[in-house]
Amino acid sequence: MLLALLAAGVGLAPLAVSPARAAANLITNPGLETLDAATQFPQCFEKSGWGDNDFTYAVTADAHSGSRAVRIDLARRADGDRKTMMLENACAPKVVEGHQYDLSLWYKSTSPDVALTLFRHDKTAGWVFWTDVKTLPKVQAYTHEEVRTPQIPANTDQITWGAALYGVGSLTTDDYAMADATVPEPPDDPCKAGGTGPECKGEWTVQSAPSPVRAIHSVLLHTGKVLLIAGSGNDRDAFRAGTFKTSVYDPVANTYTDIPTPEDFFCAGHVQLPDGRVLVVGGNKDYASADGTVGYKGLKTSYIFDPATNKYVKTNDLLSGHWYPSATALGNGDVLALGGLGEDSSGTVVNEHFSFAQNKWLPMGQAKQSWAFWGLYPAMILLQDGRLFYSGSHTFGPGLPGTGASLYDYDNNTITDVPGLRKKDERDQSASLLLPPAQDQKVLTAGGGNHTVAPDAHRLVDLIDLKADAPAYKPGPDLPQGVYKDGTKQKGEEGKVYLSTVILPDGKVLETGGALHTYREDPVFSASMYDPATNTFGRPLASDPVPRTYHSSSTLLPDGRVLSIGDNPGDGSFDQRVSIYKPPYLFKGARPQITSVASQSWAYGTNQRITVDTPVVKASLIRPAAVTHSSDPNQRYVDLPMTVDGNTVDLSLTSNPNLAPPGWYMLSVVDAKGVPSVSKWVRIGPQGQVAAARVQSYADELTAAPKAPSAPAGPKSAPKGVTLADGYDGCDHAYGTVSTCVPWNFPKLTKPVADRCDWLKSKGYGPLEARRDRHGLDRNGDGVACGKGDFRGWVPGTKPVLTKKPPAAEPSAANPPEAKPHH
Ligand SMILES: [Cu+2]
Repeated sequence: MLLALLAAGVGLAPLAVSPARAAANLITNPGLETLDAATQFPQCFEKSGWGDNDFTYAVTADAHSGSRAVRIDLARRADGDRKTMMLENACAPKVVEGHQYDLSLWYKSTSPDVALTLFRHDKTAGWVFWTDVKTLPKVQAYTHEEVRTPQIPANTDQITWGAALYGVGSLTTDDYAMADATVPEPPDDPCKAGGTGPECKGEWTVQSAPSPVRAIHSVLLHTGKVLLIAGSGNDRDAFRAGTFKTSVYDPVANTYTDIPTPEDFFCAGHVQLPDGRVLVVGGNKDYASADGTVGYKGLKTSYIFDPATNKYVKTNDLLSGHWYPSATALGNGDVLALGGLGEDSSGTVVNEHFSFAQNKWLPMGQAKQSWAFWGLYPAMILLQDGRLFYSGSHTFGPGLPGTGASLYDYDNNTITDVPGLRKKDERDQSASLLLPPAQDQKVLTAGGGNHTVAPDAHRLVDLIDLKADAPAYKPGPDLPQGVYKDGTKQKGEEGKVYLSTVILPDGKVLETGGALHTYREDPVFSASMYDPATNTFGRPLASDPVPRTYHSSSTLLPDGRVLSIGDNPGDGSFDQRVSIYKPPYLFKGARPQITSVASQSWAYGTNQRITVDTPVVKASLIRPAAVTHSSDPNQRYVDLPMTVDGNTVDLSLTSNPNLAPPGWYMLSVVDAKGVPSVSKWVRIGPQGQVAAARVQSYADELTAAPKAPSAPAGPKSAPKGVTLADGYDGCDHAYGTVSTCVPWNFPKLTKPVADRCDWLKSKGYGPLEARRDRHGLDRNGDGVACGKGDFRGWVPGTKPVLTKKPPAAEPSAANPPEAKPHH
């Protein structure tokens, strides 16, 4: 309903048709005039659709031109859609990879729920859903709609498309057209011939003024400035002295503004809210004890940084402490934060849900719990259908049990393993991101190490298509290699941990910085450009002269430059120099300009008009960075299909908030040479949000069944009125493998050993190796908790006797590296 109002109220009138090109119409039987003798349906077209709905098709004389059109009536709809489309055989138009096409049709509809939807023929996978490019408003009289497709993805030789009706009502379509709109690429790329200038490799500049703070967190504000959060900056002395720092960096004026910082936000979580304020989640309550027996502790407090006032404002408390939590923006504007260490330094299994509408963290019972331990800074990426993809990227030690990557359905509380991630236990501080465009639902995970074992970082890049029926990671191209400080080249399998990946406005991904090992000083100097369209890394780029290892981050700036900051090697020092990278596209002549934006407020499912000073081939929205520890699960590039009339361009914003969670985005356009404009800020979803009205039926056919929460701990939902302290809470890593999570607290009503072991058994735990037996589950001291001998002769109510001294603590998520003295 809301969607309908938005579409009707804010959408612009379609542009007049301008026969700009004399390109051929690629559609066969475009006017639907010729009927197939057998089916009496227009030749080369089919009745297409899916889901639970009641529908009829009719060939009608109520045509836009000629004597035939096709009308669809939807009388009842539970889900799915119905559409008229080109037949998925030789009739479907042939396309060229990398080209763009203008698609148009005439239509009228009594329903606001109509989307122009595209399928593509993958040379390997066959016909697959590609993307929705435009929402078509309800119109009484025949209306023309035209839209330019994104670039045809690799491995595609045909497409088919149509208007999908997904609400009750009728839709009549006629006069389909499709023309190649590709602007030819300029010939003679000097870089292909071995050019080494900045137009081929880009250029790094180290700023004359270093950052005044140990910038561990970088959050781009919609003011164009960058919030640099240090907190105590991984400096015990600063923590002891209560010296916590934040600075706001202006990358245009190159100036810094100090911000009073009320608590230690060192290794907090952060994400922008729909109004541009920054939600800061948890942080550091206390450093680890010097002997390493007690780990870092997470703050239970949360703040919101307001760019309008340059102040932190406290929110209500979290349910649990969180040090190293991740925070993911949801389609309704809320935020889900999870993972990290709690107030007692054990891993927390508590989900935190921030309601944007209520401006507060929700209480237990409203914040849905899976009681799963997600590790530290788990990369949780919001998918088109509202589920979260845990990519396997995390901080410290091995990955989670199982395949190390999963789909988490927060609403239905299921966790389903996703296969294929190579070296899943060496993805500590790897980089994961939703590739451009977000509509393609592909995630790339690159590099990584393992702080506990400290192998050489690897160069494996894995990719997953989350629109596939049974999504699985598949190997991608290896990360390009760089050089070490002494100039020697990387060899063999050597790769990078701590690398940064940054989406650029031309739709490519810059990867930069990193090191061979965690927490040592062995930086790797390299940068390269990944192109999602070709699934390749390009030629080596200029590399940042400053090492960018632990606690480094990189951020796209609104003008298309990239900021790189931070380096905190194992000796505890911190390199506060600031680097700025100008990608090659800034050395290729004049940039296209966005000369006007009709509205700065964009509702979902609307068309938005802009003007440009020169022809452009694509437009996008990029969500501003909120990055730390190679982790920015919210980073995304949303393609904006265009309707072009000279220098006036209408941009079609998706109707699905899960593809582009509400908030401020950087709008940019790109010309045929691949040069992007300086971006303009627009705010999307300003009038409240709607759930996805149209969700494709993809990724539902997982081969793996949902599993119990990966770190099985506690009941599916907390009984009402039970406080955390009385229930199953926390995550003790002292049992089983290093990433096994046994509750730190059991309910008080539970008897000490037998009941706990029964409960653990009921949650799928077998006998567990006991490293530190704080629950007394290894009564006979054979090193195995809940083994057979642990119950014999035990009298309820008596204390278990330990016959074996617990071994010393080992590095783990509960006992991470900062526990080691720095000097
Ligand atoms: Cu850290």
